[in-house]
Amino acid sequence: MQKMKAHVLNLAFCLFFLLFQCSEVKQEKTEDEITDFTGKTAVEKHGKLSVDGTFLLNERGEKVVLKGVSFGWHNWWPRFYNEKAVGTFVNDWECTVVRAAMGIDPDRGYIRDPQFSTECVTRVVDAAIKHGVYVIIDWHSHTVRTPEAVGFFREMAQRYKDYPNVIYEIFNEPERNSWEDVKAYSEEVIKTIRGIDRSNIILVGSPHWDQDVHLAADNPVSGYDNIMYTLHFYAATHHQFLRDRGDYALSKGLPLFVSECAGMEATGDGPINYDEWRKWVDWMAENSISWVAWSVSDKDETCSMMLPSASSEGNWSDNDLKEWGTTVRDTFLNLIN
Ligand code: IDC
Repeated sequence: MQKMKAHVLNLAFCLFFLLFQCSEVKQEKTEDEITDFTGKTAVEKHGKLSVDGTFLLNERGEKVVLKGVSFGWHNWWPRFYNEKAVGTFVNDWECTVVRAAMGIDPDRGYIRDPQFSTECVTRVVDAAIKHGVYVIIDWHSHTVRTPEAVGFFREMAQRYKDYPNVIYEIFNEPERNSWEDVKAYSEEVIKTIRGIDRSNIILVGSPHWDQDVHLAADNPVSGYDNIMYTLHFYAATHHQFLRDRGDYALSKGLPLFVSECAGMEATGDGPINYDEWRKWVDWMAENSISWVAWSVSDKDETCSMMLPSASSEGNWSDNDLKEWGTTVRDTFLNLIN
């Protein structure tokens, strides 16, 4: 009888243990939700961003540096604009920001197909929100198109004003416009966004493909908080002179955000200049500047990170990535110096 009692007790204990184990397993986070070693997503960790002086701050007032990738022009590479691709950049590449580059002028761009374009961008934004990272909504244009930009950013601000994830990049790269033109355009678009979204970060471009940051530094947009200025570089073309310009802009108190950069020539092609790329990465680290690498695409050009055979939906191995893709990923993962 005593033996029987002990047996029943043992069984009960085992059952209890098993049940307890199961509930423990249930509470574990799925792999999808884990984006850093403390188990918190970037946005859970940093919350609402703001700008103070030349620095990007998190909601506790600490400096924050975001790193990530830019999707290629949505009109040519819509195949990568999906949730699984975003999830892979967050979980496997440790990106804390992604950039949706919405083409404006080409076929299937915003001017000719606003619905398709908006759908591509919002798929990436919604995925970034789901995965807890920041996301740049990039008006990927080289010309001024004020009424269309105002309409688009009004819609985006209305949709996303309550999400700390969102960063508005209102002009990818002015090409032939003066700073006065770019400034006037920026003020129009900023006024529209700020009428709806009081505080998410807004990125402003400068003439000559975001290289004339010295002009913006001498005469910045005034009257608004949380504005930063984009500086774009391609390391095999842009060397010390552009870092000097960046230093000048910073010395005048202009906050910079490198929303597009890469290691090859500005054509997006030619060999990667590792020496200059490393100098840029060090310069950005010294100045706590956030950066985004160009681009998630599969063209036969050096800046495309993917091979044409790579799946559209992430989960990529080394066999799916081109030289630039592995370089960028390994830089994020601190595997190369
Ligand atoms: C390039 C793409 C290329 C495409 C071209 C069209 O890599 O496939 O045919 O745009 O204009 C930028 C631009 C970015 C460019 C990139 C490389 O913001 O759109 O992408 N670049 O030329 N500024 C400097 C370089």
